Amino acid sequence: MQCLQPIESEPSLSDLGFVSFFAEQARAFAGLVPARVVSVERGEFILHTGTARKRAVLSGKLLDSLSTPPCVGDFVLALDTSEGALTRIEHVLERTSLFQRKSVDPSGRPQSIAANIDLALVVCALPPDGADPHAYHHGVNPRRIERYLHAIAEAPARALVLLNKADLCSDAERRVAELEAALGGVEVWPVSAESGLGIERLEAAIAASGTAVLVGSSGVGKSSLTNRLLDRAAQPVGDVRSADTRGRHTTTRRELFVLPQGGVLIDTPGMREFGLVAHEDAAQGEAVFSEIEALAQHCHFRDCRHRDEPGCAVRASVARGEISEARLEHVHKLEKELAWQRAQQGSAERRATRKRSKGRARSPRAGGDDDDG
Ligand SMILES: Nc1nc2c(ncn2[C@@H]2O[C@H](COP(=O)(O)OP(=O)(O)OP(=O)(O)O)[C@@H](O)[C@H]2O)c(=O)[nH]1
Ligand SMILES: [Mg+2]
Ligand SMILES: [Zn+2]
Repeated sequence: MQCLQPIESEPSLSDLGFVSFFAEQARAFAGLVPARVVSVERGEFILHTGTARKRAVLSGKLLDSLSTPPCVGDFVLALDTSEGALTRIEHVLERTSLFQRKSVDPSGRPQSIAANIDLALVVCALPPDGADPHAYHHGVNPRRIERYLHAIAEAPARALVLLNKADLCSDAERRVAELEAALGGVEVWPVSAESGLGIERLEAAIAASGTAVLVGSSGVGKSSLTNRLLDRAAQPVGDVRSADTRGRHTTTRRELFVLPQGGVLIDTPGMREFGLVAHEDAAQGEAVFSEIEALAQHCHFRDCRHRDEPGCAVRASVARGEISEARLEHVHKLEKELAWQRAQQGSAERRATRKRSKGRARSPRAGGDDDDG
């Protein structure tokens, strides 16, 4: 936890979240300038050094050696060039967290969404009064939110679910309570970028956390919340009529802002698909399904899959109505997906190793523009 001070005009490096964890790493590299990646576009990076914004490219050495190219939120060390000149990134500092999803391209490689985040805000839109139930399902879907929560736990970062557009929905409080119950242990806050409901509390949460990232489907109001928190129209927002049109998104690249009340906020383009990335030694959703993990300690078999094994404490809890069948089903589905993902990554890595041994350096994707709706 770090508390970032409010700022007046140009942010300093410390306003940008350059805490001692990064400063200590940077000390070993004399002559290079520390900076934070504030956006990425077609392989070109926009850095903020605390005194100036600079365009930058990766050094050839990094291009060849990095397995995960820098993304928005990364702290890097760049050559000291004059104002405005294109600079070169020589080193990427070790991250405190990395929020990733499975790439939407056929390789299925992990795609970095944001680095060094402390808080991930999963934004959904509350259904306006009188909306058809189908629209509601599309907007606030606990199963879909759990996929985000899983990836957030892996990053690792703290998660908070925001139900936006509360100004349009007269039973927001009931929806919040329902969703909190369905998610088991994650906070859900009603907010409105339009009326300002919940914004002060959100501001305080971000300032107390450090760096926050907004994620969620297109049209839920991520950029509207960004503008509200910045108190200026920094990001274009979608027009109301197209807000429900699938496959259209207003924000096209991730962008990092320093908030006037302290803290850093990253706005991202809407994501339609959210593929999970399997990590070898990862927590495997324990943080997301913590009540199920806790119960599993009491299963008769240590490797119980909670299907039809005798003495299964999880199934017993489902039978008592404490955990919904749908939630357990979702755990099973996530596990299957992760197992498949792990197998895919294994073969992709073997292919990459073969390729490298043939002497061809792979050039990593810069991961700038988002590619889905
Ligand atoms: N009534 C109401 N409308 C909102 C609110 N927040 C956003 N909107 C509207 O919803 C539409 C989409 O908002 P955006 O902020 O562009 O949504 P986004 O999540 O950034 O969308 P992408 O950039 O495509 O991912 C716009 O027409 C906004 O004016 C809110 O709290 N209340
Ligand atoms: Mg947007
Ligand atoms: Zn069991």
